[in-house]
Parts: sequence; C-alpha cells; structure tokens
Amino acid sequence: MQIARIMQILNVAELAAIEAAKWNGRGDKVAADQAATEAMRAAFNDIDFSGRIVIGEGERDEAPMLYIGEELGRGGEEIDIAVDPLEGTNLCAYNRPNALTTIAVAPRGALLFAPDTYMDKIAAGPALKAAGTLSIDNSPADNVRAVAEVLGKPVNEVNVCILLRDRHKALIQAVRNAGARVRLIDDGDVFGAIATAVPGTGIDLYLGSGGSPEGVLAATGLKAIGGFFQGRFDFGSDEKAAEKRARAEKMVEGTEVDLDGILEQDVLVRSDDAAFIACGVTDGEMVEGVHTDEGGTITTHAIVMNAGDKTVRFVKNIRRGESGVVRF
Ligand code: VTB
Repeated sequence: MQIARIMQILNVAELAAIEAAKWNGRGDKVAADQAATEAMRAAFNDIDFSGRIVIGEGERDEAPMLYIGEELGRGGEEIDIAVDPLEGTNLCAYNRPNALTTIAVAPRGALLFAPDTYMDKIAAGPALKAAGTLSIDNSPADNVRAVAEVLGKPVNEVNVCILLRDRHKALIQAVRNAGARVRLIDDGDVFGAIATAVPGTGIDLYLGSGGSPEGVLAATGLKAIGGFFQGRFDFGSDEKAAEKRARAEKMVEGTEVDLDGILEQDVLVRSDDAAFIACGVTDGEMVEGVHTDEGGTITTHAIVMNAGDKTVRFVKNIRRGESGVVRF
C-alpha cells in the first residue's frame, strides 16, 4: 500500500485510540468500544478512497457502525478494510496492557470475509516462516521444539502466548510439559499473534483459539512482514455448531476456502500488498498507550506493518495541545 495512504489509515487508528483511551480503567467496555468505533468511522469517512468493511463490528441487519459491507470514504481507490476498533475492550476497561485499535487494509477482494466463530491459530515470526517447520497439525511439543531450534535457544526459554480460557487447559499443559514457558493473556490475541514477530515483546509463539476476525487481522500483519500464520475454523460441537457452519459457508461462497482445512496466509489474505496497523490504547510491551499531558499534548504509539515498502514502522505521534506548542 502507498505510504500516503498508510499515513491516512494510521491517523484513523490514532484518532480511535485517543477516544478509546479516555475510557482506560473506567470499567465500561461498551462505552470504550463505542468511542473507538465512532472515531474510526468518522475518520475513515474523511479519506479520499472507496473503503469497504469486510470485517467489522457485526452484520448489517444488526445495524452497528462499521458493519460488514459498509462503504466508507469520499470516493477513490477501492480498498477492503478489516477492523477491530478496540481489540481488548476489557483490557481497556480495566486498564490492562495491550488494548489496541487495529486495522488491516488490502486491495478490493483480498481479505477473507471471516465468520464470527472461533479459529484455531498458530503464529510466529519470519525466522519460523523461513524454516517451514511449524504446522497447526503438529503437536504443541513439536512446534515448541521447532521454535527453540530455529531461534537457537533452549526449549525452557521459549515463550508461548495463549489466551487464558478453560478450552485451553490441555494446550497449556502440553506446552508446559514440553518444557516451554506460557504467557497467559486475558484477552487480545491479535497482540499475542503479532507480538511473535516483534522483538522485545518476549513472545516467540502464539497458540490457541480466538476469534476468526482477529485471525484475519493478525494474518495480515504477519503476512506483510513475512511472519508465519495458520488458522482453522473451530465451530465447536454444541447445538449452535451447525448454524455457525451454515453462516460460514455463505460467507466464503465463491472462494476456495475449505471450512475444515488449514487456512494458510495466502487464503486469509489474497494479496502481497496488504498492511496492518495497531495503535496502543493502554500501555503494552509492543506499543505504549495514549499519553496526555496538562498542556493538552497527546502522544500516540503505533506499529505499522506494510508489505508495499517492506517496512515495520513504530510511529510515535505528538499532537499539539490547545496552546499549539508541541511538548516532547
Ligand atoms: C477472542 C480473541 C479476542 O476476545 O475473540 C476473545 O480473539 C473472545 O474469546 O482477541 P472468548 O469467547 O473465549 O471470551 C478477545 O480476546 C478480545 O476481543
């Protein structure tokens, strides 16, 4: 994606983060999400492009803002957009680390319409992608060993990020039995997956099942920088499974997607020109959150992974306060 366009999208993520951060620690995840979503929508509508939401806040008939299929912008280049306006609404509401505003962009038709179901995921950085030794079909122990070998460290120094959920009990045990460490997160697996490719976060591998939409967002970032991602839909086995599968079937109609097969990066993101942007809402290991000072200066921190110019940018942006003076 062109740098000028990336800067516009980055601005959208920043404005949403600034509004969401006003709710940091206030215990109201709904208000936080709404603030991010409204800011994001208004900012997208100000861009000279024809944006289309492919992953958003819900389906059209539920009438949310940023619904799937919603058209945004003042007209121009056709771009598909996946958003999770506030990834980790609870993280924001309780002021925990790594709440982010997240956006993925790609040429029209390139991003998978992801059904609202769980996706099993495995993610790691570019070295693992290059080695070709990871697979969602391998046991956790085999994948942990592959990571240790490629990163050149003992297994007991491999850090695996997993969502803290009952459904992951056996997985967590298997990873620990293999000798690796587990970094449990309450929420926010876009962070967990992306962090595997960002030195300094201490996360080497992401495993487990989270939202499918979040899977497409993470896959875009990892694809943009040559990282590794595989997914597989998980419809569960309860009474809702058949209904979820039927909805998913409709959403992937006309594509090559196998609902039970491995979802490779190139199926999730069918373009080499995608980009992923995340802006910090609360402070975290990958990016800091929104900081304000008495003069009204607002500082945001974002990560931008752009396949177009093969870059990863960490963007610290300082907005002048009412005094007009930049303080940094
Ligand atoms: C997942 C994960 C998200 O919420 O969707 C999770 O992908 C919800 O999982 O990053 P549960 O249904 O098990 O609670 C997040 O953690 C935050 O939106």
